[in-house]
Amino acid sequence: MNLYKHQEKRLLAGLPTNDIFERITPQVVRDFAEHGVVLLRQAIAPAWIEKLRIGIEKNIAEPTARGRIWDRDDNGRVCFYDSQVWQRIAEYRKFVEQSPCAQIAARLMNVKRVNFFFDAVFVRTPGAQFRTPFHQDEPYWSVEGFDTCSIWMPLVPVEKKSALEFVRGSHRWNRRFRQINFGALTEDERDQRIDSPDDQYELFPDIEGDRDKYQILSWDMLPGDCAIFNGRVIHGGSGNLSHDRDLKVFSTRWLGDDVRICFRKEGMDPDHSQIMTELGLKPGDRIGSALYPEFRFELA
Ligand SMILES: O=C(O)CCC(=O)C(=O)O
Repeated sequence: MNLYKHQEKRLLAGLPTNDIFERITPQVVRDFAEHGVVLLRQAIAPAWIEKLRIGIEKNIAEPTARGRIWDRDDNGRVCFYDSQVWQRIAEYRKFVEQSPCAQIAARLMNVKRVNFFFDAVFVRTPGAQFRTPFHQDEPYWSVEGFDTCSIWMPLVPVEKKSALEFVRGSHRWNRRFRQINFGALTEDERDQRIDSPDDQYELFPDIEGDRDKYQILSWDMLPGDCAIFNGRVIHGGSGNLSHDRDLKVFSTRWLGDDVRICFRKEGMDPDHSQIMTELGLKPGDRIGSALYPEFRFELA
């Protein structure tokens, strides 16, 4: 059994363990590998959620240069997005460095070390209808590899109809799709994605128009619940809010052993190519440096 050594030692000594790690059983690890997504209920303690709520208010008041409004409707309802803010907001940094997320990611991917990639926030005001289109994450990233995961964590209760949705098993389809150009939706230069003529991409499947054909997973979620998904799994949604419900989500991205730096001709968002180059990282390298801290865990 792949129990982490220190957890195992504590169990054998009859000492309390962190319940969340006990709940990541070998079956959960297999589910994650097979479905590309798992839901871990109450994985994150309320004190962390409180901290992140404070952080997110600071973030909205003072977005980074990467911050942007993804959508604003005629009633003034907005969807705000920002990323890679953890080095500026103390609450985010503490969460990245000290919360159980790094170890959750390592356990689920069944690897000994993970690197933190970046944080992302998605904030919708009450009643916002804007749904994130179905897409995969990895094709937008400045890295490539199978062992990746994102921990999508609402800081407020979210109904199933408004939560992020996942196409079960799609991370293993092994197909290269032409991803949606978010720039066409947001009209933001930084979201533009350029098709390169020499690539043989398939058209992205019409998940929304043919929902019955796919196994689409989503859940009612409470603060502390985490939907954890592979960067290749097709996902989208997370809008369609009831008029009295807002949605604040804090998400962290984690990279495992097989991930290497990769700059993409189609464009990247967030685009880390410049900062990676400044840090001396180049395509093909394993990720590293203080911007992408590494966390190591012992496997039994
Ligand atoms: O919450 C959302 O609207 C989008 C989330 C998403 O696509 C992601 O975390 O990769």
